Amino acid sequence: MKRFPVFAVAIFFGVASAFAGTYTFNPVLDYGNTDGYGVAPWSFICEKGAYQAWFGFDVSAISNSDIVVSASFMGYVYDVESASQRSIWYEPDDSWIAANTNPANKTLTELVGTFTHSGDWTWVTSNLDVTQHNWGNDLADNYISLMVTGPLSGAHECGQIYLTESGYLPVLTVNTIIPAPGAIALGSIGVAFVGWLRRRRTL
Ligand SMILES: [Ca+2]
Ligand SMILES: [Ca+2]
Repeated sequence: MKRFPVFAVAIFFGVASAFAGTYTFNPVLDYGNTDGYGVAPWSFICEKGAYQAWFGFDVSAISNSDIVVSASFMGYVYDVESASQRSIWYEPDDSWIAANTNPANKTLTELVGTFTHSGDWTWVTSNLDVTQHNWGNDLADNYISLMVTGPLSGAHECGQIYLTESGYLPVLTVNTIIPAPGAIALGSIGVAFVGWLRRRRTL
């Protein structure tokens, strides 16, 4: 029974040490591949290495000192064939955004997600794997570049995704924890409080 209050005090001060933040972003720039269909508000996302859509997000609204704990991508997609897998890739080089150029079939770097969709135009949301690199780099450089393309197998399974000019804006959601200014002080108070209780033999 004596253990419980120690945990309760520790949990109370632990929870008080950080706050959660949720941020949503629409692309500041996107590019696709319309394969001869001319200027269109969508991009083909048929197979990797040939048909892909690029999305650049300005994440400067998030403090550099935040820690990214999870993220998701939401897009409006259409599957031309049967149920198809799509892959989402992270690109560390954001220079295409400032240069306003389509990275096109740039070498793929980091796989951060997959989703499967079928049939008519629909919204899909895919959780992103944020464990492979330090996303603090992106809070520092202020941009996140993502690319959506076809199945991991490389199969040609045609689909489309709407770009910003369609009005169906893709959304990047980023969840962070914010090390609160008083976190260290609160933690110290918690440790001191437990010590004081122990000295008084309350615990
Ligand atoms: Ca970046
Ligand atoms: Ca920043």
